[in-house]
Amino acid sequence: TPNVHEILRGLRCHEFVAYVQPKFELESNAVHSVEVLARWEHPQRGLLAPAAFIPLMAFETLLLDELLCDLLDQGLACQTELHSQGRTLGFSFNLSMLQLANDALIGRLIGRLGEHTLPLSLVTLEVTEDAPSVASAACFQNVSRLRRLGVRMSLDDYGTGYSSLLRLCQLPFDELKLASQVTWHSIENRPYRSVIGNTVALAQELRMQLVVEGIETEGQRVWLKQMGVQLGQGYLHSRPMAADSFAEWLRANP
Ligand code: G
Ligand code: G
Ligand code: NA
Ligand code: MN
Repeated sequence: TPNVHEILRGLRCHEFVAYVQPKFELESNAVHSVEVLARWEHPQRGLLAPAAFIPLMAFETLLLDELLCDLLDQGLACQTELHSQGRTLGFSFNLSMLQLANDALIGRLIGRLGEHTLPLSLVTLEVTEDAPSVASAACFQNVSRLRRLGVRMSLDDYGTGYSSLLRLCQLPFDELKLASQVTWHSIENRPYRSVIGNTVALAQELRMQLVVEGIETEGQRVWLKQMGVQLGQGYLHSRPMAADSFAEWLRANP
């Protein structure tokens, strides 16, 4: 596996590229918005997914911060380009709860977002919890700063890891992304069914937009739609693809 030196070189050489995966309307299959996902176009090892480098970067959060700023620039450029072609879509970006607590990083993001020409309500930050952490005062203040600018906040991988009900009470989120592990068993299995039903109700009551991840089959799509879920993401609709090729894909798959 790659080491920190290689990652630094990769960042300097702009080998980390934005891939995108649409969020879609379960009813019509129409593209609703787009999530930006990191990929490493490694000169020797080929295309690497986040599992091959995010855990290593997490040891050195500066690396994760550089990645985020790089992907934000690439994603916002893609969003602007699509807008100029008459297709205006929301874009979301991933960061960890630890990054959200970093005032300097959030300041950097806000600086970059300040130069964006589209409304910031078209930008969502998906927060993942990859370690046990408290929702510090810093997190709360940074969420407030971002939301005042119109940026939407999303709680990612909800229902797995450290992504808890308590977090929902502590921080205001605009979107809830239900983890794919729940989706993969939802039809056959009674507890999963209850979890989905109650999550739909919870999101409605807290006025959050629910997105269900990991939809792989037509059966799951139809069943989730019947359960009241409106938005989803997954291989059934589309796999992550290079941001470069997205505009062309979109013309064929509106
Ligand atoms: O793309 P995918 O298939 O394998 O992503 C795996 C995980 O990596 C996802 O849960 C996603 O949240 C995370 N991830 C993808 N891109 C980024 C990123 O730019 N920053 C962070 N912190 N996590 C990311
Ligand atoms: O941010 P997050 O952890 O949720 O990133 C989503 C991850 O899940 C990405 O790595 C993406 O490649 C992957 N993914 C997206 N849709 C599907 C799917 O339908 N099935 C599976 N197995 N993985 C998916
Ligand atoms: Na995510
Ligand atoms: Mn997710």
